[in-house]
Amino acid sequence: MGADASLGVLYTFRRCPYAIRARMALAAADLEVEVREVSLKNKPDALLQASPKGTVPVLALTSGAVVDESLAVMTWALERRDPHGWLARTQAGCRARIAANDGPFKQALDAYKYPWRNASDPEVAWSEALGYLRPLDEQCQSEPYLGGAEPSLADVAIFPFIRQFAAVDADRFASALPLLDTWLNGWLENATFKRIMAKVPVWAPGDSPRYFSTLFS
Ligand SMILES: N[C@@H](CCC(=O)N[C@@H](CS)C(=O)NCC(=O)O)C(=O)O
Repeated sequence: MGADASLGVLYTFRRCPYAIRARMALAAADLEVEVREVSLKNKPDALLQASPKGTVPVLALTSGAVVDESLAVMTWALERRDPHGWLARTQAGCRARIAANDGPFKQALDAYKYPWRNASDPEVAWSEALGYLRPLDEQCQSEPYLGGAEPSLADVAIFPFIRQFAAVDADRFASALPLLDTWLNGWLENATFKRIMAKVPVWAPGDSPRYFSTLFS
């Protein structure tokens, strides 16, 4: 990594599943950016100036363009370089799975993981989530990845969310969804994932730039 000059600034948060999927794509594409780890409780002005909606990830490009949706960051990166064919292999079915993940499953995930925040019943949320997860588990019976024999954008975009869901009660998840559990463990052992989960100090204005290739080498 690091053959290119920095293409912009990535505002990110280590554990955020949206930011994880964006870092996965940037790492796969081997693109250099400055990395600014933020605290969501104390968002820096520079982030809010680049994207007033105040979510991460945000990629503020040196061209002045701002990419402030995680799927758009993934697409932007993989359109430049897609060595594993993640984008190339992404069919309409993969897009539909990602939309279901980001919509109803994310809602069920939040209701299951943070019942006190959402005044929700975690058992109802578990059942709702299973309605989405069971077809993925069945998919893993016939083929090892969500879009077929090889990974696609669907796998990379979705696993960070399923990681959060499984972590609430790993044993319950593994016994209800054994094949999806194997799929998830494959991603948790993925070398790129391990790299992009390296801990990074929170950025403060005036810090010397920290680069993706150095932090996530
Ligand atoms: N649709 C956005 C969602 C990003 C998002 O909601 N990220 C969360 C962190 S996981 C966030 O920044 N939340 C704002 C906050 O907590 O204030 C994307 O795909 O990039």
